[in-house]
Amino acid sequence: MEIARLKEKFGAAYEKILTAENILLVTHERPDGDGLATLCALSVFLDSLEKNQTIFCADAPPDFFSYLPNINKLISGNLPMAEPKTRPVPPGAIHPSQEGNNFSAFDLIIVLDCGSLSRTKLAEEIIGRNKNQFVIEFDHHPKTEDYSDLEIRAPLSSAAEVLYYFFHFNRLPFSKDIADCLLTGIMTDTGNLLFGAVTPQTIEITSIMIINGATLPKITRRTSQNKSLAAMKAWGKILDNLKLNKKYNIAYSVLTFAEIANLKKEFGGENLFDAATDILNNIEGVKAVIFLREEEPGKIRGSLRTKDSAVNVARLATYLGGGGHPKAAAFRFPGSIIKTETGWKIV
Ligand SMILES: [Mn+2]
Repeated sequence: MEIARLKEKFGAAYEKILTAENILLVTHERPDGDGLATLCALSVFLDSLEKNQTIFCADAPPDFFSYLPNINKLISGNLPMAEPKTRPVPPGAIHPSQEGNNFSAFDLIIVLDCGSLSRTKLAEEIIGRNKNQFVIEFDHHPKTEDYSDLEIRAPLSSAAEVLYYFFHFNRLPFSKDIADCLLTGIMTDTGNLLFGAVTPQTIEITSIMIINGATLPKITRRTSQNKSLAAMKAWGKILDNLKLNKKYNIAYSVLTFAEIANLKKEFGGENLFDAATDILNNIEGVKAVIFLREEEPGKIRGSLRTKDSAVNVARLATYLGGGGHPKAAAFRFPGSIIKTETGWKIV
């Protein structure tokens, strides 16, 4: 896709931001580097315009993203309750506090890297918004819904790469903080530039971000050279359980609930499986890799990766009720994993 075709949309987004008075930025639940980095980049930009803003994500960010500028402003859990207004509420009017949160106070809502609206955890509010509330969407996932007033979508490496063009086409400068954010989004969503969605433009933008002051060694140290002992031990168990399905030429590994509970008991720690599926994706010659695990009893999560240009793992993930990108996707379903003599079964 020719990104220049979106030039007008990037201009329209800038216009909307300039005229908005109270802006909500939101990214997806269980936030990753790309979601958080685009949130923070726009937040820093809104600060430079002295805009009122709230930045929201349903789940708290992992601690290692604490270096991102403005991440300390992020609200997770629920949007705050509206402050009781001091001026009298006209008869018949709905008092803002009756609506549960401040959502109706925002005249501009910007949704970043969400893939689907439900991942904002504000779907009801966004769908039922008032006429004066405008929604802009920046995303790089395939389109699944039509909910925004201004949809800026391009199949690029990351939402950060999409947002780069917002600054580029509007001729806005990249401060060191914004460059750090955008480079974080690109690096984390591309496995440090290794994934198939990386193009010459992605590399060019990476270099422009470094020229503008982004510190690549800090970003890789904080986001990828950051594994706990527990996570390394989890990799050990995942590699130990690794098998090859010869019929489909797919490598897979499975962890039962008991195995995960043992790992947690022995080594503690959270985020045991960060980048675990990417490790499996280093196997030579297979069509795809699958990592299945039962982290909570009765809930199975699966992650899929491929480096085969002819394989689209998002299609399998979507079939199983999940979603994602052609080269990296995930799904969940109810069930328990039981170890058998020859492998595993799901009940
Ligand atoms: Mn992303």
